[in-house]
Amino acid sequence: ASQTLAAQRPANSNKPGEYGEAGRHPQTGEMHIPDEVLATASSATEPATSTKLGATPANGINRNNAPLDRVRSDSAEQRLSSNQGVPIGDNQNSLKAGIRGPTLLEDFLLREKITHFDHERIPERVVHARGSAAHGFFEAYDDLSEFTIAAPFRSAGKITPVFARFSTVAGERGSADTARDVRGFAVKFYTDDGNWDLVGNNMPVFFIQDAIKFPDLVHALKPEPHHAMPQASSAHDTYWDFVSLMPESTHMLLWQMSDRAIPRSYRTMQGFGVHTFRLINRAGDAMFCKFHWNPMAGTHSLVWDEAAKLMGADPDFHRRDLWEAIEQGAYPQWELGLQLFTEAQAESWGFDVLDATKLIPEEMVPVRPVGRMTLHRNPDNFFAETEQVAFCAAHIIPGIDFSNDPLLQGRIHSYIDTQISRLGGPNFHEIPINSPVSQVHNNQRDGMHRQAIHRGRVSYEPNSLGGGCPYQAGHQGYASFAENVSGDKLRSKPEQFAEHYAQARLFYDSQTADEQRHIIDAFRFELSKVQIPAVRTRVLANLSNVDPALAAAIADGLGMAVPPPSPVAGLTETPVYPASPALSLTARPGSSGVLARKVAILIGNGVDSEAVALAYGRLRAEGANPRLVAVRLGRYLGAQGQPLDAEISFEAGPAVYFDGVILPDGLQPDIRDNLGKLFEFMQDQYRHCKPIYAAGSARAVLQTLSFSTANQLAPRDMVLAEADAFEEGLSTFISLLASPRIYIREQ
Ligand code: HDE
Repeated sequence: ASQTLAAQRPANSNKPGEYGEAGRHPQTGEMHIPDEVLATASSATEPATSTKLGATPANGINRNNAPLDRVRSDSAEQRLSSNQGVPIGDNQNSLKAGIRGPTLLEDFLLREKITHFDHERIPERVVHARGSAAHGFFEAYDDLSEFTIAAPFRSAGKITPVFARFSTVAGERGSADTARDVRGFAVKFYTDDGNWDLVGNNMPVFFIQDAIKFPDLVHALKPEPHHAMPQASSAHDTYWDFVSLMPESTHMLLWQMSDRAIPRSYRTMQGFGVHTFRLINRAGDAMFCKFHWNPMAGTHSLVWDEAAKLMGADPDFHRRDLWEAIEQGAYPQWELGLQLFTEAQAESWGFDVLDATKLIPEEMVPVRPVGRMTLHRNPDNFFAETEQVAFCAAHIIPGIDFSNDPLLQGRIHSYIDTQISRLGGPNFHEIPINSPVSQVHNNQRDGMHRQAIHRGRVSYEPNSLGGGCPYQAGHQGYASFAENVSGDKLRSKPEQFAEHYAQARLFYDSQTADEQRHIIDAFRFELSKVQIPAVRTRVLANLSNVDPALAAAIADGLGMAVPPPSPVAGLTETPVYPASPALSLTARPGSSGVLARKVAILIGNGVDSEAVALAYGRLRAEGANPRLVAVRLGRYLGAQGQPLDAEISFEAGPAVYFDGVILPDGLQPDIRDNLGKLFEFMQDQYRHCKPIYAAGSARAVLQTLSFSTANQLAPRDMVLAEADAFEEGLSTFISLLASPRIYIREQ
């Protein structure tokens, strides 16, 4: 029986056929993947269709596999060689003068190998260094040509390949995934009209209003320069010193202290383009637009104690989750939505849509779903793809334009500039993961690491010697929105930019009581790490302008009195917003249930092995990942005599690995000798508010561990069932697994 269970194990850490064809293709799972995408995946071995090699792949198919195929390198059945292709016979010994003599300078094989190794590292990203990525495709729901000529929205069902990278902001490349932080949400669309990078975050607002403050923000946030601490954390003096002096950051601070900053998974977080952009149609008419990504798996977050423990137990928690979900065919999906509005509409709102510290409540401008992104293929090589991918806010395509948001304007410059030092020169667009699937022809030449071999004598325009080519695309080319711009040259900002608290209040008011409590706890934690009292005082003075009760609750945790509110700008008008329920994480239940959620089924000698098999099978069928967990690895005998092999032990699979736990009937006898570990496991499951299901005699185990089984907190605090009603209890357990955590236990 246990072998059958193991065979159902979904996550495959080794791709099928490491070097074989199977490893190149997405697994289909049970999710809908358009035929075009599969057709291209299976044609990946045909002669490369890279634009570099001349042929243009047909429009509208997933072409990101085939162009990369020209650079894929598999070593199966190949001999070892130097970088010059010279066969290497001995990779164990350097060339020496005499058997015990010195190594010779002429050992070109040794020197090539060591020299290459010495230069293996490139600078990490100055922010968002820690990240994980995957390939996929975007499928448009409708023809949006009424609003934009942008290629991905040209027709209903249109497929555009994408590569998406998720990241933390503050931590270094090797830092832990579950730090409290904003998450990057960057998507590169390989469109028919060139690459479009939607480089967003998992929060819809930002800390600052003007790009000129970004280096200050990042310097304050990163480890302090004298001792390089703390790693991947904003809980230190310089950060809070800076933000307390920048009251415009208050709205974003509330998001950063909310559960949004500790997502359960990349698959369960929203994404936002943050800035206002423009969409432009064929006639040149423009609408303002905000971009939203909504996860089909719903929004779920960790709790802080769990996030902190995961930093030690599995620093790769989010990376592993994304990888395993894709390997098992539980493809992560997000729906892209647009908030479309006119400049005239925006003028009446009392805040400025060019101010990135403000959002547009969904209740004011509804989010229109326009398509869906599916990530269905893990990268072949982390460095070549995830590390070398270069996202640039400046990468836009015909039909999309910037707004004058002064934060966005600075980003247009920054990203290309940073790639030049990170990737070593101006030709980073030729790195395979960055090269567009549409044709590249221009007169830019040379530079470090140039790959293309430009033929002919013409590298200027206009020319007659090259027949005038490459020729200007005219009306098919990129056209900026013809905005009428005038005014004095000045360093200043519009009056509405000076209002910092109304939307912070809107966000706080729109949270559930549990979410509000988490925000208070997070502020308390972070400010407890701050050593300079005056910094704490300034933060509290700013928060008093948001909500005096919020400031008081935080002050209480710090043993401080609430200071008077900090001064606010005397404005002609301060907007008042109705509550926006859409800002609460609980507003977004997922449609894909328990996909890739992890469940521990505790086993020991004498457990009801039929119930174990039933739970395992049912969870698998729902797309979840069950694991048989025990005090130690090895074989156990179930009540019905079947062998059960533990897949992971408490040491290797602590409670924080799992989204829920099942204690089958008959569990008790085998774990008595190790109550401490079991208690720790169950205590964390409990305090992290995860569903617990105990059947039959296992209910007594909970009592032994001093958990009340009286369900006095809430009717669904724990799922308890008679042994013969196991299946019914299982259904309740699975529905709890898909729901928000049972936060009531925290009280
Ligand atoms: Fe970035 N940001 N940023 N940023 N950002 C970078 O580019 C920058 C901002 C975001 O997965 C850098 O390639 C400035 C907002 C993401 O590779 C750099 C300003 C938003 C990523 C840079 C901002 C973002 C970056 C560092 C203020 C959400 C990771 C390495 C004007 C809308 C992309 C790199 C990836 C990365 C600059 C503010 C999102 C230095 C100057 C607002 C998701 O160019």
